[in-house]
Amino acid sequence: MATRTSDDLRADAARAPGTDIGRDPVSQPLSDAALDLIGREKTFGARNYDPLPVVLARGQGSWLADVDGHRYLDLMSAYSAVSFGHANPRIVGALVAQAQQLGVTSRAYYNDELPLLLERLAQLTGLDRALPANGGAEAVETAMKAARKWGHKIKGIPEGRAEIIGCQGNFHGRTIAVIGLSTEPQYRDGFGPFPPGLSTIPYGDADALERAITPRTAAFLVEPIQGEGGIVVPPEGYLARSLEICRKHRVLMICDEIQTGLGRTGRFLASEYDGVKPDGVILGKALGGGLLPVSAFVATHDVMQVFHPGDHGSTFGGNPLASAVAMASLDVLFEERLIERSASLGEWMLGELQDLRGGVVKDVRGRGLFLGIEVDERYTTARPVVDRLLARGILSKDTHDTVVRIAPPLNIPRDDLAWAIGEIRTVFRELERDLKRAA
Ligand code: IF1
Repeated sequence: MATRTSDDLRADAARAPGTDIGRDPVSQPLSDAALDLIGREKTFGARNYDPLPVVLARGQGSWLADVDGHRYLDLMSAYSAVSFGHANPRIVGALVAQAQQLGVTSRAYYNDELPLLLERLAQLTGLDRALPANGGAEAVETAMKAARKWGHKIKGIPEGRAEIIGCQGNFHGRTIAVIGLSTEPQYRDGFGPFPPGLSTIPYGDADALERAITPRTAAFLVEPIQGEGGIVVPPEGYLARSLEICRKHRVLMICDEIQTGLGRTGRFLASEYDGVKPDGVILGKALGGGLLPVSAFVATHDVMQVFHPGDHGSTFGGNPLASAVAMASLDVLFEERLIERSASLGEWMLGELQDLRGGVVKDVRGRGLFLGIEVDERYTTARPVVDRLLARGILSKDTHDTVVRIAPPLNIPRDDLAWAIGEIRTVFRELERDLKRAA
């Protein structure tokens, strides 16, 4: 199975339409094997997730299969971590080759992969230096530490007083400092006390940024498009205007491109839409090629100069295996022209989905292959849409009750996407019919 391509999986579907794509919850109950696995997770795992009822076992390209052989088209890509498809052969190849060569060394020594990745990240972002980490939240923490230290040592903010401004509806991860900046009560509840010096302003409102800045402000941390917030695209020029304000008040602007970066929105970085080069950029998710957690904080020399040997670090950050996988991922992104592909497929899909507006669908928005379908809360939440898509063999995910997130692998075959658009159309048609019947 490991050698089968997305095309093979699609070809199978054509041979036996409907038999193994998706799973109808009524006529196709979960198998004992699936129920057993779900039971074990519920028994032995912390209950911090409530997954959709599908137990995935294999992935190839844009297609996933569960333990019972039902197949699903992945329109979620593990929140953009799998932008290059499941088991991407080039990235898996790089992983295997590097694993056999040298995996983890720590940063106590140099290795022969990390320097190449650092140089690549600096060149691609137009920034000067990169600091590697693993998960996204860790890279955000790194950025926050850098910003505070820059505030104290370079800007001259009194020690221990540096402030960081974020946006309402932000999502930057789950660490204590990061959730200290969150405005989502559930993400904070019971986890305080939080570090001081954190505040938030409305997203998309540059004037609010200017009002919130004080002499102690070190940095403004912002997502170019809010993901968890509901695929919120800010007004045109928002980042440019924000950067102008930051420059005027000597405040760093740091863009969290963990989800929006690496082509997801149809540009290498989503901040390019506004033509801005922030002081710092945070990358993650897709940087690990869908195989490993790999993240980085990339910034100007002015910011990075605050770090001295021993100030900050990580056992695994920048390891040769992660570095090789990240470079292979960047190779795939550029050599297979996936940024352009994201832009063109995204524009096409946005147009197709916007035709659904009216009735249950309130809004369809996004950039590149980073789309959100917002339903009208007077009729339904997003969850029934996600459930119906799952039954028809499409994996998506609801966010903020009313938004269905669509973020397929950037190399998804156009035919697969066309099929998915048809299924999405059908799901909304059926949902509207059922809602009318129930009314
Ligand atoms: C979960 C959401 C997405 C992120 C941005 C940093 C991080 C994330 C812009 C932290 C992570 C994930 C984490 C995942 C759910 C998910 C998510 F729905 F919560 F909002 F993607 F949209 N900055 N986002 O989106 O990166 O430490 O997780 O590697 O279950 O918490 P991480």
